[in-house]
Amino acid sequence: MTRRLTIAAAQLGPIARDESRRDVVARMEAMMRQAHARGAQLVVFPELALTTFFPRWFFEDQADIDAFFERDMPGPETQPLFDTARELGIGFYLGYAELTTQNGHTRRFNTAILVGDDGRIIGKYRKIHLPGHDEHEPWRPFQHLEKRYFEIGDLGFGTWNAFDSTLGMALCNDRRWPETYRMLALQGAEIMMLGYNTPIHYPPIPAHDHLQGFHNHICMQAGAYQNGMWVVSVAKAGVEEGCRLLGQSSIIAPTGEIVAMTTTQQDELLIHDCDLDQTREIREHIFNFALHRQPQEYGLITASALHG
Ligand code: CDV
Repeated sequence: MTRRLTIAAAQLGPIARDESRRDVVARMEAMMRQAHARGAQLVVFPELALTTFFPRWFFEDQADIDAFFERDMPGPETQPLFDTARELGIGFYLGYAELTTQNGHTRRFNTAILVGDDGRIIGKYRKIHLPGHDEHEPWRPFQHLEKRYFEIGDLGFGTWNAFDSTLGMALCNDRRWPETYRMLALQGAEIMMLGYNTPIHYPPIPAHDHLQGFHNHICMQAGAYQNGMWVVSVAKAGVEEGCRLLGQSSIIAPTGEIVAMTTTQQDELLIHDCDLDQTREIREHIFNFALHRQPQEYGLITASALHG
């Protein structure tokens, strides 16, 4: 009998700046209930899913920035997601802005967690590839200040054994880097879950705007195939505070084929019954790492001083 996991990609439409977490969580809870009714065991939500994508603004006052962060997870406003998970027996992946104190220092990360079907947190990932810039650049129609508002994740790329599978987490820009998929695949990940917020307009190179959809899929389809794993990618989509975000949430098979993709720019569910053993068709053959990888020739990839 093959091992299978029925997984839901829960794309969110725009979230206005003044929309409360309570309202957003209610939208998400409704999607969890629909996903459960359609047989899903695990629901994947976008990056920074609880608020509008705040790095698009330059804020001078730290309190304005911190208003978008979660100090507790679960906190009073997010607790319903955990309660729903436990009630229904369904897991979820959630992206959010994490504010934590370590040895007396305040730290801020762009974070994703995996929550089990008992409502407990199983794993945490803090985004490693932070795009954008760290100073205010008024020439841009909107900012992308992830480098200012977040620290580089300090937990590495991890995998977790849950839902009778091996699961890995990543966030948005990570999907453009082949190292992300390989780090997860080397730890046995069968599914990579990834939430994203991708503006269609890329201010430094607007000539690439029409390629956003193509670049979204080319890297994930290649990453899935070259590493023999499922990729579940989930957008925050639509026009959010005047900024158009790419939709195209998708579920991609280990063969690199897109098996499901959203067609709207709103809250939309995709559900697919993933055959986990399909990963072996790739990993035991064309990309059999033990047999064919030549890591002794790849030293430059981890030599941090070299930038071509
Ligand atoms: N949230 C992101 O990481 N967005 C980037 C944009 C800025 C290029 C992305 O890779 O989609």
